[in-house]
Amino acid sequence: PKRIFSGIQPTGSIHLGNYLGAIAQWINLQNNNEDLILCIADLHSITLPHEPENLSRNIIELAATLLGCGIDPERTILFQQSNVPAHAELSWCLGCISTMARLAHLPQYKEKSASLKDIPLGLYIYPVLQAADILTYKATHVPVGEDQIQQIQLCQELARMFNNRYGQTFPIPHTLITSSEYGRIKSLRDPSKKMSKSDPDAKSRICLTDSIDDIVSKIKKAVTDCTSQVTYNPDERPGVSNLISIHSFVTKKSVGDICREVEGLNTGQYKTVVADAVVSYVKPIQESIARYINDQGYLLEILNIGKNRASEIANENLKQVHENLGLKVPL
Ligand code: AQP
Repeated sequence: PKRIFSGIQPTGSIHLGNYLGAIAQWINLQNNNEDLILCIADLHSITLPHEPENLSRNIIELAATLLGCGIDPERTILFQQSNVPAHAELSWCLGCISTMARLAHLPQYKEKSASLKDIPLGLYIYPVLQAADILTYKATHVPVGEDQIQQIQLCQELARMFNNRYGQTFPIPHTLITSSEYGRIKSLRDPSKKMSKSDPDAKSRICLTDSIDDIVSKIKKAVTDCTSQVTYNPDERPGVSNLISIHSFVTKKSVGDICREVEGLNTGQYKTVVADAVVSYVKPIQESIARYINDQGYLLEILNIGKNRASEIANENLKQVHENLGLKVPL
């Protein structure tokens, strides 16, 4: 049977990139009645130094955001990774069949460690935990952006290796490439980078929880270029093209239609059009998120139900892992 697993880190407020690139697809999968398990990947979010108070606030805000965006906890299992110890345990078991050489080759590790003097071990073995997340549920499909393909390949290799050594245990998960037609949404301050939760410059991203004034001001200040016409050319004109992508997503109009409609406007005038469209789209989602944030009792209850449902599947699978590894001693 098909089972889809995905995760998102509570590293900060959710931005339009996360929404377009991940959450909107999850809602579609859920609404197509897929078996979907969604993990708030809090153990992943401590790989780099963090503030504990921020982390717990981010976990609650992320749960409220996912519900506010339309994740339905009756249909989708929504839970917090650290609440299900099987992830960390399976990660150890998979770590024992991973090699250091293989992990050192992963591009995300290379990028994130490049500027660090002391590299945390967690950053190095992060993809092993990611593989464990997926295999804990014997997921068959994993929606990911293109930048995650290599991590999923590692997961596939570890599943094969485990099956070969210790007997058939895990299905080999398939990637569901979710990157929308727009690719990655770019930073508003530097369109050569993707929009990111952890970018130190808050003006680089539009968060779903930003005030309306902030959204408008961030879009008006978005870096474009010296050409004043509005044309779509992501390679040559990444800044304005990024605004067109966002505009197209929130209005469901094609890029071509938008460019025809706004012919004659300069980029400054066009930013006002984009800001209006984004505000209309985001406002009802914001109101819904705010309702959940104000009901923390309900959020904790939802996370607790998610924990129980996730644990049931995880513990069953972990039992089989123990047996196949020979950890289970007959009485
Ligand atoms: N700019 C983006 N455009 C499209 N999709 C994006 N995603 C992230 N940024 C963009 C997708 O969001 C999901 C959740 O990602 P994550 O929490 O695992 O971390 P990330 O991919 O590293 O996202 P961020 O926002 O950049 O977080 P930090 O700053 O913590 O690293 C993923 O499906 C991702 O593809």
